[in-house]
Amino acid sequence: MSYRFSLAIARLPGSTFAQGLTRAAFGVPDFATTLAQHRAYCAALEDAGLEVTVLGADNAFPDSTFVEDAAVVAGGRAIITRPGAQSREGETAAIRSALDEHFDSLASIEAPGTLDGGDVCESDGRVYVGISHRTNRSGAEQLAAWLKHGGIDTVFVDIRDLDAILHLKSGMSYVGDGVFVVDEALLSRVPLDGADVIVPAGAEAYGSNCVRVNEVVFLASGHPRLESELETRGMRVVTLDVSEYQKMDGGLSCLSIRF
Ligand code: CIR
Repeated sequence: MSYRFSLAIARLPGSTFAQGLTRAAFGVPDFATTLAQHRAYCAALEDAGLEVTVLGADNAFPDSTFVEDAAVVAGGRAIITRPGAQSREGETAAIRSALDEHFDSLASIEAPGTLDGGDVCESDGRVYVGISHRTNRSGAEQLAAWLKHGGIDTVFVDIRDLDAILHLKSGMSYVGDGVFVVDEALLSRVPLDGADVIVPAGAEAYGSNCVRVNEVVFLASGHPRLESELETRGMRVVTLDVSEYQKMDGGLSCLSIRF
C-alpha cells in the first residue's frame, strides 16, 4: 500500500534556510520556529510508527530540508532525482548516501531529465507525475519507465501554466482508502476514475498537500474544513504547524522521504 511506512529520512534546516527559493509572499521565516516545527514534524513521524533518520543541516543548500524532492521511493525501489532548480542539484549526494544502506541499488534520473520528488503523487496502483517548471518531460518519462519496470502505471499532469502550484503535490494528495484531496485548479486535468475527491475551499488550498502516514493523515494546521472532511471519512488527522516552510514554498510532504 502506498502509505504503509516504517522508515523516514528528514534533514535539519540550516541557518541559510531563508535564502532558499520561494515565490511565496508570507515574509521571512524565523529560524528558531523553523527548527521547532521540524522537531514537531519528526516527532509526529515517530508517533506514527516510523524510525526517523535526521540528517545534519547543510548551509550550502538552503532548500535541502525539502528532502522529498531528491528521491522517489515506490514499489520497494528508490530512484535519485535530478532536481529542476540549479541551486538544488547538489542536494542529492547526501540523500543517495542515506538511502544507499536501505536499497540493493539506486536508480538515477539522468540529464537532460529533471525531476523533483514533489511532482510525484503515488496512489494505490498508479503514480501521477507533474510536468512542472522543475520536472521536465524527459525526467517524467525516465521515472515512468522505471516505475513501469516495477509494474506501476503513470499518468502525466501538466501544471506548467498553474503559477500557484509549484509541484503537483502542492495541489494534490492521496490519503488512502480511495480518497484524494485535490486543489480545484487541478480537478479537470487529473483523471481520478470515480475516486472520492475532497476539494478544499479556496482559502484552504494549501491543505491539499497532506500526507497519509500509516493510521493518520498529516495536515497543515489552519484548515478546519478540510480536517473535518477527512474526519468524516473516518480518518485520524494530525495537524502540524509548518508556517515557516510555507514561507519557502514548501509543504508537509516535502520534509521527509517515507518508505
Ligand atoms: C523550492 O522552491 O524548491 C523550495 N523552496 C521548496 C520545495 C518544496 N518541495 C516540495 O513541495 N516538494
